[in-house]
Amino acid sequence: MRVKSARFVKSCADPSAAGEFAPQICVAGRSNCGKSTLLNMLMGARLCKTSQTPGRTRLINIFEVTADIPFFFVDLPGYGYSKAHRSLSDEWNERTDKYFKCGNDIAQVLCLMDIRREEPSDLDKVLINYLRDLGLPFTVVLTKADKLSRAQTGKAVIKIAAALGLARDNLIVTSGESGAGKDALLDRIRSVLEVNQPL
Ligand SMILES: Nc1nc2c(ncn2[C@@H]2O[C@H](COP(=O)(O)OP(=O)(O)O)[C@@H](O)[C@H]2O)c(=O)[nH]1
Ligand SMILES: [Mg+2]
Repeated sequence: MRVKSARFVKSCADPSAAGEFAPQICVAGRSNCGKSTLLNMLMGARLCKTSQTPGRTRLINIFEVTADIPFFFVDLPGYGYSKAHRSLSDEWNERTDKYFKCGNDIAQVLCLMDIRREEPSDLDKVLINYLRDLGLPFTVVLTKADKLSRAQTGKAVIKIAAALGLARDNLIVTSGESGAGKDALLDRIRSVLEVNQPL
């Protein structure tokens, strides 16, 4: 799929205020795992602020994407930065939990993980199990692949897939720096949007 244009729509503190935007492809992951960088790569524009300082985004940011099938990207707050975020049931998570449960039309959750962390964090695992429990469709997107060699990448993918109990084709390897994985991920988004469309 080719993205024709994209624009920032709004930031919201209240997740139910996102309901009018549909369908949504949302992006979740630890602070600093590369969410903003990946979204900028996919949208072909620097619409998201990237940051050296983890834990900046506390709001839900919504972007409208014009493509073969139009949709909205939803950038969720990152988890795992503050010590207060030890579990997915604390204060950080209230907003995200509400986002997932308040009836948004979520076509896919992209769960981003830094490919260099060969063992997904407990919070990553909690998120995956949480999405499984809710029956929400997700894809694991490994970020920052430019930091690893080809051989290291292959090994990391096998390890992370095994740790999460996923088949290899549920993981997409990307780099916001080099653009690797962009087409594969946009194709995945296209196919989930096709399934999501009313007949
Ligand atoms: N080498 C490399 N660095 C990246 C990549 N994606 C993000 N980064 C860096 O990681 C840091 C956090 O990125 P950001 O997109 O703001 O992460 P977010 O907190 O998940 O939104 C920044 O310093 C980025 O430049 C990538 O694909 N390759
Ligand atoms: Mg960000």
